[in-house]
Amino acid sequence: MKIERANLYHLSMPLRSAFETSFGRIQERECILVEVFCQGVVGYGECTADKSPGYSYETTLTAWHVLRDCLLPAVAGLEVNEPGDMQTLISRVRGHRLAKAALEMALWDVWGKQLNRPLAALLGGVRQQVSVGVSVGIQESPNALLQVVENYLQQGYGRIKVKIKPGRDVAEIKRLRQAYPEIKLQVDANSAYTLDSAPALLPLDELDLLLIEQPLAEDDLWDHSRLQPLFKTPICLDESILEARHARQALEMGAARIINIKSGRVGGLSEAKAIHDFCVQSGIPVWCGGMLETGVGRAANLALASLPGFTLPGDISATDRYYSQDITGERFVLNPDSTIDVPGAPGLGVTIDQSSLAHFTINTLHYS
Ligand code: NPQ
Ligand code: MG
Repeated sequence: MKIERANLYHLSMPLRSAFETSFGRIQERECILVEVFCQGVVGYGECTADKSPGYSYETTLTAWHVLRDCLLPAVAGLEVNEPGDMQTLISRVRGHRLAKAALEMALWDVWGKQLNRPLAALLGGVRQQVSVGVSVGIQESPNALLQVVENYLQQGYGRIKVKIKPGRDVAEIKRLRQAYPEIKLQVDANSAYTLDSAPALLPLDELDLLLIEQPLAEDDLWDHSRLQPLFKTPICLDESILEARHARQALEMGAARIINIKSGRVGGLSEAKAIHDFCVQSGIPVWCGGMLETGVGRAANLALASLPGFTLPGDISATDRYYSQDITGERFVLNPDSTIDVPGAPGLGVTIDQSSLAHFTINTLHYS
């Protein structure tokens, strides 16, 4: 594979409803679509950096800069065998994993199209449908939360994840559990607590949650290792795990019992697979996170989640959970058993709807 030229599209897409987490609230999702041209084959990758550095220090504009000025110049015109091999060409770029992952994803799309095989097969996927859940943002009020959850349950979601932050945690989750004693339920704090404030979450331990996601700071495996023994409920790390080495160290320390895998956060699908493989070997469950992706990133998530170690439902909802209009011709729908079908066409298995792409594009860069 050789990238001859590339285009970057900076997109702004309206969400069907605002999404609020402990780090902020958004109404429009920004992202970058990477389009690469390799000897007659076109591939796409999605960069999940957002307008503001809330979830990650990266933003759409830092990723734009790093793709344009560092990553594309490092790979353009050079031969790469497998998509993951691209990482050696860009190894001198520190961090900026969301930007790197987008470029790697585009190469996986090209590779699959060249070999006429879907991404899931290339990665070692073992199922055609994957179990999914829905991530519910912080709502206006506790009653609003109950209503929103009721609505998603009626749509068929079999697992609910609720965003929490100090002051909007135990009481609301307790009410939710009382209303729905049987549902699969988990929470995500996006680092909103400290070792001093997190013991306020101890009552969650009686609510039969699947996991408590990322309570403490992203750079603090150590304090997570001090927190986990206080809880029966597994702690799951998201922001803290940027590569397989972090997963190993977290498990060795007892900082978590479950790992969330996102290809963006870890710098690409090849590292995501490496973390998966390590966790399978260690007997640790993993699940696929979500970043409010377009159809492009959603297709990649579905392929990744088809690997055997993804035993918990992913944050991979149907397209219409987030978007009325998407940039792919394909829309992903929820099956009655709370699964979504893994794309079966070559590469990512999606096509770009050119008029939607043009509609949402706020800037374009042609790289050659
Ligand atoms: C999480 N995702 O698991 C993330 C957080 C998240 C589906 O809960 C713009 C950019 C919006 C990054 C919303 C879900 C985002 C974002 C949520 C990340 O922690
Ligand atoms: Mg999370």
